[in-house]
Amino acid sequence: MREMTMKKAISQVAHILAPIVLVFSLSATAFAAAPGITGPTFNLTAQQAYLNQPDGEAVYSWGYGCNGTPAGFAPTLNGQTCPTMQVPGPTLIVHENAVVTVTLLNGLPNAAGNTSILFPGFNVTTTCPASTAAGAPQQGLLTCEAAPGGTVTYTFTASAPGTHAYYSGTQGDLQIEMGLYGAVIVLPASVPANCTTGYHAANLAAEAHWGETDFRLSQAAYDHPGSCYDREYLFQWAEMDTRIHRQAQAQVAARANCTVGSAGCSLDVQTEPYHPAYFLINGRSMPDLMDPNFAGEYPHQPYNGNPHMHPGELTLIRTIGQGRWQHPFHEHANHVRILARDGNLVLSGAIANTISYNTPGGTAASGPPLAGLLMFNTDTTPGEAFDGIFYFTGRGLNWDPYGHHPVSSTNDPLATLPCTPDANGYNSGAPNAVNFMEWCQDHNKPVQVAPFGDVAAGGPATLPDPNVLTNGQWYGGTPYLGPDASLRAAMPTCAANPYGTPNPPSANCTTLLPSNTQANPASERGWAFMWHSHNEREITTNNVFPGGMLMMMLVDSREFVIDESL
Ligand SMILES: [Cu+2]
Repeated sequence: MREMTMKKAISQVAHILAPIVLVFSLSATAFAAAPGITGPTFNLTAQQAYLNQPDGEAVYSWGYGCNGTPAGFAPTLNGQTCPTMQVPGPTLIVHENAVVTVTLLNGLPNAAGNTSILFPGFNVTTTCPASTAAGAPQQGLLTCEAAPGGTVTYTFTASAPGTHAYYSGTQGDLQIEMGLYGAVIVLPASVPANCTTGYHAANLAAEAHWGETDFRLSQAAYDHPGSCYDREYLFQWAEMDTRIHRQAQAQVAARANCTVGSAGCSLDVQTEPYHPAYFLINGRSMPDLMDPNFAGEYPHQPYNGNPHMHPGELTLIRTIGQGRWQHPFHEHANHVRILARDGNLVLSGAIANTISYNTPGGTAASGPPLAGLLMFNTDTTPGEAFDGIFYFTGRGLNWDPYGHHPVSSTNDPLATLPCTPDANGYNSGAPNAVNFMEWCQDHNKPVQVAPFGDVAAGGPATLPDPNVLTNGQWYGGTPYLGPDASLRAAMPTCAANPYGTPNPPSANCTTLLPSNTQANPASERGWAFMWHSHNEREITTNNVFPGGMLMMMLVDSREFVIDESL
C-alpha cells in the first residue's frame, strides 16, 4: 500500500516534470570517454567556485584545477579545458613506473586554512614546506599541507596500473564534501599481445571500416591478458549536502581576507548530521551529466556521464566512490565483471599460478586467472575504486535485435543479412556488417506475434500501439537496433505484415521511432539503458525526481559512429 502511494506520487511528479525534462534534454548529442590531463608533472591549484545543478542552484564549492596549461590532454576532445577549479579535479593520466610530481597551490580563501592531497595506494614522498611567518602548521595529520597562498609538492612512482582516487588529506569531512577529489589513471607499461587479436582485432576492423576514432587511453587496463578492452569510461560518485556548503560560504564571506593564522581566521562548519540534496556522477546531476564533456554551461564540471558502446565491445568501467556514502551503482543491460579494486587485480591463487584459459575477448591466454565477481549491482565504496568489464550483445533476448526475418523482401534489404556463428555463437567474422557480433541463435526471430511476426508461432511479444507511447523522448522506442529499426517495428495497427511481398508499409501502418533519451542524431538507432543508483532517493535532485545519479547508456548498432570528441 505504502509502495503504491509512493509509486503514484513519483509518477505524478514525473508527469509534472515531463515538459521541464524535455527542455533540459534538447541539448546536443553527447558522448563520454575518460578525459584527463597527462603528466607526469602536474601543477594543480585548489580554488573556490560554484557548481551548477539542474534545479537552477549554483552551489558554493571547492575543487582542484590546473595551475597553468597542463602538459597535455588525453584523449583529444572538443572544447577541452582545464579550469582553475573543477569537480571532480582533473583526471591525472600517467604510465606505469612514471615518477609523478604534483605541486599543489592552495588558492582557497584564507579562512579555509591549509589543504593537501592524499594519493592512497602510492608511496608518496614529500618535504613539508617551512612554516609560514603566521605560524600555520605545514605538517598535517596525514600529509604535508599547503597554507593559504602556499604550495606543497608530492612525488610518487606510479608503481602499478589501475584506477585510483586522490582527495584532500586535510579536514576530509569538510574539504572532500566541498569537492576536493579526483582520479589518477595509471596505464600499463606494456599492452598484452592478445589485445589486438580475437574479438579485439575484429572490433578494430569494424572501427576502421566505419571510420570511427579510437578514444581509449590504452588497450589494456593492466599487464594481464584478461584486461584488454575496446572502450572505457570513468565515473566518480559523490553527494553534496548544501547546508554544509552554505555554512562554508557564509563563514568565508564573514572572514574575507582575514590574516592567516590570526585568531578567528578559520571555519567552524558542522558536517553532521549529513543530509545530501544532490547526488552526483562526475560532479553533475541528471540530466546535466548527459550534456557533452567540457560543455560551456558547466565551466567547473567538465566531465559528463553518457556512455555509448557497440554490441560486443568490452567496455572498461572505471568507478570511484568519492563521497561519504556508499551508492548502489546498477548498470542495466548486463552484469559487470569486476576486474580490480583500488588497482589490485582480483586473481585466483598466487600470481605464479599459471593456467591456460580463454580471455573475455575470445583469445587463448595463460597466466593467473581473473577471479572477480560477476555483479548485478556494483556498489561504490567511499574512497575505493573498482575497474569492471561490461559488454552487451543481445544474447538471450530470444528475439532478433536487428529485426531480421526469414521472408526476403525488397522493401527491407537489411533483413536478409547473414549471421554466421563463431565458436562462441556470435557473428564475429563480419566486421563490416551492421550486425557484427549478433548472437546468431536468435537470428531471424521477430519480436512480434502473428500476424505481424514472420514465424507461424509468433514471436515472444506483441508490441504496443505507438499511440500509447507518448512519453516524449523518454520512451522505449523500437525494439530493434540498426539503421532500419523504425521501419521494422510495425505496429498492430498494420493491416498486414508490411514486409510480406510486395506491399511496403501502408499509411495505416504506424511504426515506432527509435529509443532516444536526447535529441540524438537521426541516424542513431540504439537502445538506451539506465545506469543509475538503485537507491531511489539518489535519483532525485533536491528531492525532485528524475535527477541525481542517473545516466543513460546507449548501445548503438555497429554502423553508427560513436564520436566521443563531442
Ligand atoms: Cu536499475
